[in-house]
Amino acid sequence: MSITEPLKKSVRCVILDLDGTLINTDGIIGDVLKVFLGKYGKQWDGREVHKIVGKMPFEAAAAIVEDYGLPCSTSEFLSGISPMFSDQWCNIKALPGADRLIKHLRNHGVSMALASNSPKESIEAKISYHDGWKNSFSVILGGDEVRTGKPSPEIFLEAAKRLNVEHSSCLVIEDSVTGVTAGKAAGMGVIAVPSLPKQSHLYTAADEVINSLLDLRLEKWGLPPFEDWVEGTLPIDPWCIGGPVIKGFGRGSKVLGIPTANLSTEGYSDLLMEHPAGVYFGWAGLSSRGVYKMVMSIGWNPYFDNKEKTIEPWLLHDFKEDFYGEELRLVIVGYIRPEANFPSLESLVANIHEDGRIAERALDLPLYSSYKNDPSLRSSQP
Ligand code: ADP
Ligand code: RBF
Ligand code: MG
Repeated sequence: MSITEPLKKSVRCVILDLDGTLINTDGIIGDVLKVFLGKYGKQWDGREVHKIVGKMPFEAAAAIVEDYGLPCSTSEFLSGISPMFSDQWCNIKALPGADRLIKHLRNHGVSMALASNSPKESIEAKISYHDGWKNSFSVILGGDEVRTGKPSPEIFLEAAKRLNVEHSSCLVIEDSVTGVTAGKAAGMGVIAVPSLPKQSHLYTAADEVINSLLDLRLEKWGLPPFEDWVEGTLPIDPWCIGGPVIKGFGRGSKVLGIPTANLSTEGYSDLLMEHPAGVYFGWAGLSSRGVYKMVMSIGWNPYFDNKEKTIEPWLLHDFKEDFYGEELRLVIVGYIRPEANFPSLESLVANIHEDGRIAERALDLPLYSSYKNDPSLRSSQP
């Protein structure tokens, strides 16, 4: 189901979902459920989040009460857990690219609406922790302000009405299947940004499925393009990771012909969770050798069916030997592309080499080269 090109080009307004699209609500949902279910002697199993993503609060609660066989009604469950969620709203982080998107559209005078299944009051509270967000939206609609929430198109149609535009001039950005269904039923263009990994096959109704908000190409929709890409790279807020280089399976050198250093992800899994799977670059410091240019993947490595993300930094330097056990510090300064499934090993290898060339060139730009002297590349303090 794809909408026609002319329709795509006539987008005038953007309607955004909140939880899972702009803010990482899932993180705190897990934390709260762990504590709450613990009181009933039950253990929260993170894998069940797909049952609650995008649902109306009551439905999500009903699903949990039933799945865990809790000795309480759905209403009792909701009134018990709601205050625990409210306490956590100040801790919900903006998803990568969310703040950038909102500021960009606002600076270009593109009207935005926020349409979420959560009650209006919760929406207002959640966005109050993010500077400049509230005033960027011409319309804010909660699930309690329409008769039926998503997957019904009602909330999106009402948003279009209040924005004073045709529904066909609206572009919806959504993380949940429920929201995508609602957006298509409203006759709008829909970009899906799935919040759960490896689920893109569930989003076939969307006009476009992207890995993260960093991958938005607004010009495809006739909207003003982002202007912050520099020579094929997107600057990000720099972050650091480090530890001793550990031995993997020799797969990098043997299979790809590209050695990639492994770090233990212990203590870093939360940090890696925050970053969309894809290719990043920056500087790598090896305690006894120096600082080198580096390109790396963050991903759910398909070879091992990992439950956790791993990083694989390729230092852009021809080392004559291995450096297992040495302290490796990374400062990650930019993003290149999302993780992709390549049709063949040759095309994967060709793409990694191209990533390497892009990183190599970009790291000479003052914007990125200044981090070469970052103290965190040399000390073991984060
Ligand atoms: P492993 O499975 O242990 O990661 P690889 O075949 O991927 O094995 O090789 C990675 C190792 O190769 C690194 O841990 C490091 O000791 C060494 N190495 C040599 N050159 C490089 C390089 N340019 N980038 C990263 N690691 C390198
Ligand atoms: N593997 C992929 O399946 N898709 C990718 O897009 C991808 N990009 C990579 C980019 C870089 C810079 C590096 C070093 C590796 C990349 N890999 C990618 C390889 C991946 O991390 C892993 O090694 C392989 O999938 C083999 O298990
Ligand atoms: Mg490796």
